[in-house]
Amino acid sequence: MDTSSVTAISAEPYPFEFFPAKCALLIIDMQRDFLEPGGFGEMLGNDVSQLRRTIGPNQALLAAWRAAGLQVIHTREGHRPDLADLPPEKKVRGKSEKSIGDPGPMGRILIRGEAGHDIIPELYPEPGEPVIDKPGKGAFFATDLHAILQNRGITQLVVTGVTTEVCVNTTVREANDRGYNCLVPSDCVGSYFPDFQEWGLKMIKAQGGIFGWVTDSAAILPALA
Ligand code: TIU
Repeated sequence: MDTSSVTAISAEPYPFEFFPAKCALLIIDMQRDFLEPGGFGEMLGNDVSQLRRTIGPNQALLAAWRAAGLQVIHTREGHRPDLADLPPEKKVRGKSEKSIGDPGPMGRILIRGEAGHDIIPELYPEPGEPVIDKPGKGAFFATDLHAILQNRGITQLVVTGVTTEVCVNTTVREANDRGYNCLVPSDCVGSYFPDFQEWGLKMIKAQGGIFGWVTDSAAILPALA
């Protein structure tokens, strides 16, 4: 494709001006512990099927994005094995029987290097695609994401992944404050809670697009052809 072209992608609250050469696909935390049956998310009583419906649409979008030669960045939420970057309050909040750093169904929970912390095989990063390891919910906090985007001339983000109201929303808000325009395809983001999926997206596009734009992957795919 001609990456210098500009396309209007149908979106809410109004069409999104897509500059392919300046737009990265940012896939948030599609990790085994959040998405796979038997993982940490399900162990906490969550319905992982609410997240798993995003895998197919993300695969299609990622394949088209790669075929168009555009930039892809992945994130993972997790901590150092020595827990030095884990706020003590994050460790104990929720009072669950098992928490971050404890042995879980797929290795130590949300610890870098463990199987459950890694990205699901369906969306596994290819060589050359940066993977941002983040200790918080937002992808900009305590990471080099902003520097990587600036060095690559990126001004726009298509943000996908999980969960809609937590790490996706936090990252979109952080990006907005740093001057990036964000487009969120609703079928490529998921929440364990249907209400939060709906309201998490409404909060992004309200007030004339206070944090960004919302669309679906079917509206983006033709712009990548
Ligand atoms: N990636 C992300 O959203 N982390 C979370 O902990 N999400 C929850 O919804 N718990």
